[in-house]
Amino acid sequence: MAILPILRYPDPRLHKVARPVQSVDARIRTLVTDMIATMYSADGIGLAATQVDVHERVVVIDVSETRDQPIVLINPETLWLSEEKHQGDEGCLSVPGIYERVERSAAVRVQALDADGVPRVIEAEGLLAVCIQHEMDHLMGRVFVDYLSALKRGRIKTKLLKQEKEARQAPVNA
Ligand code: GNR
Ligand code: NI
Repeated sequence: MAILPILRYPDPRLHKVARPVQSVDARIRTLVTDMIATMYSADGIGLAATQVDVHERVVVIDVSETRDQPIVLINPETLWLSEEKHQGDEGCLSVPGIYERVERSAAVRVQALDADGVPRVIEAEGLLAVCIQHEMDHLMGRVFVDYLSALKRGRIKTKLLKQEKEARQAPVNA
């Protein structure tokens, strides 16, 4: 099991479009195991392969309180998005320390392969629905800050670049 490094905005690789997984083989199962470990290690409720610089359609999610109910979505496709929208604060492991209001469909239905390559249909509302939409955006190269005004996004970019620069000068774990 490996903890994978997470790309940080404004890294241009976050905007790459992921390609479908050809077969759920040993390589993909290892990726899934590592992504789940990375998500738990970073205290996130979801992680898309894009965030660990793998540009294939793989997502892991766990919105449970107990952090022991991982959901794996391979080649997820949206079947339905509710007309009803909800607004909620979102964060992202690739945009650390930033929380902003985003509008999403209140409910979703998606089709995906599970970790064994078995097709499943997942219906979700609430936080799970938000997380599924957030992760599927990553696979399309979209980060939640892309929904904000250019002004806000620019401020976030500047703040994160400054943090990165300071971290390079005074590494936390060196
Ligand atoms: O950990 C995460 N929390 C979160 C909170 C509100 C809306 C979306 C998310 S997803 C995020 C993990 C992450 O960056 N996934 O891509
Ligand atoms: Ni994210």
